[in-house]
Parts: sequence; structure tokens; C-alpha cells
Amino acid sequence: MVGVEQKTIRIGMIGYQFMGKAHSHAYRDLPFYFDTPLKPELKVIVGRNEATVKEAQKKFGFEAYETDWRKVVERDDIDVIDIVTPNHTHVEIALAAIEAGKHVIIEKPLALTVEEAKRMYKAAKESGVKHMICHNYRFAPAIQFAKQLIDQGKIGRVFHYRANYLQDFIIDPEFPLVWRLQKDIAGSGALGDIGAHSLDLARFLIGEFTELTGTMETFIKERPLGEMSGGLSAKGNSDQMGEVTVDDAVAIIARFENGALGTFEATRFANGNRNKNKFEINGEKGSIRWDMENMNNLEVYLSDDEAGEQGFRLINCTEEVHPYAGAYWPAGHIIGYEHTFINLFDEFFRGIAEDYQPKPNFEDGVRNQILLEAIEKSAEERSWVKIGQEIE
Ligand code: SOE
Repeated sequence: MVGVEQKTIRIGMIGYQFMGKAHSHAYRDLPFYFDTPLKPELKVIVGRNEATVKEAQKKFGFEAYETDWRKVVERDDIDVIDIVTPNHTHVEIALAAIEAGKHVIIEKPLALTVEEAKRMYKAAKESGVKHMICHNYRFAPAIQFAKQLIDQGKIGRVFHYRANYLQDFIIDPEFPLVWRLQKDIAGSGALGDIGAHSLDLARFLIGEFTELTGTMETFIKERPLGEMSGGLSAKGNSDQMGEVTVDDAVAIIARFENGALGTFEATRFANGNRNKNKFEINGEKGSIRWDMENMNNLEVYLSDDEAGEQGFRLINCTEEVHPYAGAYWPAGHIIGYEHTFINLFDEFFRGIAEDYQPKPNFEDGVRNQILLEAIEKSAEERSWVKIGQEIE
């Protein structure tokens, strides 16, 4: 879209750790690769610790820093509030930002509870601001291409959706009790942190859930106190121990509206798996497989291939025809994790500039939260839980 007039959009980002880095990078690189209608201006970054937020401000390239998010939400030279803080703060910041008329982009999960998530969605809908939730994996070219294949009926009726999201960063019992392991801050553990992505991909690719059951486990029940220290590293800051109040791992069986069966596993105890986010979909005419650790590739099996020539073909989704891929490099020159965020922000700013509601948004956040809550309930009660489609 050469020649598109590029206006600016002013960003206030609340939080500055792992996701702050991913988002800041995306803001900076977006205009480099895409003819975005709105060029992000990094106005202000917020954190409670002045020394570290100041460092982040310089490193990420924001004009200024602030230690109180309320001051930023009130500023009239900010158009977007980007929320990358721990989960328990989402509801308050988002509601204040929406009330101040800002567009809001937020990390997953949307909130701690369905009730909070619904309040956020209702407020956003009523105010007319644009809102988005950062299920970034949807924006890998291979995932968007998989969606096209499924929608075109290439694999026909879907029978199975099988997903695992495997990490191992807390397997050491000395890994401290950081916010991600505390229910009142994080909401849940492996379930809401990584399982939420798998559930979102399933909804995106094959549709809504109707019923599910889950079981959860916390393998290490007490840990030394401490805090995150960048990325997924942490440092202990006391000899004291505290209780882990979230799940370390979860397994889920589900049914979908289209009749498919789903099985899901999310764990932070899969030794050797650093960030293995993968799925396989089996349909009447073929199958599709994807694995985040080889995120540009899609494995596709089509059962109407000639006898003797059947097998999974490896499609490297870096060609012009693959969604988003053409914005980057010539075919065969791969992209990475950070580019999923760039693609996501392109969609967000297009939604704002062209006045449509981008997806995934707070509605998807509510639907995801309903699944998270249902899984916890079913695990607690050892039962099946129905998933209603009405979310008003
Ligand atoms: C940590 O488990 C984490 O950073 C998640 O919070 C992200 O959502 C996921 O994409 C990678 O892992």
C-alpha cells in the first residue's frame, strides 16, 4: 500500500517486562515492514520501580516514563493504553482507560474471572473504543494459512483437535514463588498462561467449545519467595517459603460445536520443552500439524493425493501468498516469535484507522475466560461443564 498517508498513534504502555519488550519491539518495527495507516509514537512507559522503568524507557525507546499508571490514562496526548502488567491489575487499568476513551490492547488472560472479563468487554463495547487481546500465535503466517485451508474445506469435517503447550521453566523446586505462581495475581497457572493460547487457537481454527472436563495438578506445593527477573527467569529474595496456589499442569477433554473432540495439555513441567506450543487437527479429508518451535512450517496431509504419494507435506509459509509473509523477506527467509506481535499490531491499528473491531478482542477474552473458569470448576468437582454461547 505504497502512498498511504501515515498518521501517528500515541502509545502509553503500562508494564515493561517480557511482554513489554515484545510489544515495544513490535511498535518500533511495524512501520519498517508494513505500510501501517498509523505509525506508533512511543510516548510513555509505566512501572512502579523508578530505576528499572527508566532503564526500560531508554532501551525500548519511549519518550518518557511514569510510576503511576493513572496519570498516563488521564493524559489527552495518549490514544492507546497497552496493558502488559500482571493479570490481577488488568480490570482496573482497562476500565479506567476505556472510561478515558482510549483504545486498549491487553495481554492474556483478559482478567482473573469471567465476571471481571465481562465488565471489561461491556465497557469497551459501550464506549466504542477498539480493543484487542494479545493471542499473538494467531498471527503466525502458518496459523493464518491453516485457517484458510480449514475454511476452504481442504481437510473436510473436523474430527479431532489435539494440542499440547509444554514448558519447563519452573521444574526446579528452587524456582521461586513469583507472581505467576500466585492465584490472587495470576488467576491460574499453566492453564491461564499457556493453556489459554491453545484454547484460543482451537476457537480460531475450528470454532466454539460446547462442553469440557479438566484435571489439574500442582506438583511442587511450596517454593522460596522471589520475583521475576526478566524473560522467564526469576531470583529468590528470601529464605522463607510460600504456598503455590496455581496449577503446574492441566489436561482437558472437550467437545466442539462442529462435533469435533478436543484434547489439550498445558504444563510447566515437561522437562526439555522450553516453549512447545503445538497441535494436530484431523479431518475427513486430511490433517494439519503445527509446532511453534518450527513456526513457519505447516504440515499438511491430504487424503486425496495419489496412492503411493500420500504423506504429510511440509509447507514453509514464507511465500507471498501466505498471510503476512510477503511483508517481510523473500520466500524461504523465515520470521520469528517477535513478528507475530508485529502482525497483531498491524491488525489493531488497521481496526482503529478503518473503524472496524479487530480480532481477537475482549469478546474473545471473555470466551477464553469462560473456558478457563469451566476447566477449574470441572477439575474441582471432577465433572463435565457445559459452555454456553450467550455471553451478554
Ligand atoms: C510464559 O509462560 C509465557 O511468556 C506466556 O506468558 C506467554 O503468553 C507465552 O506466549 C510464552 O510463555
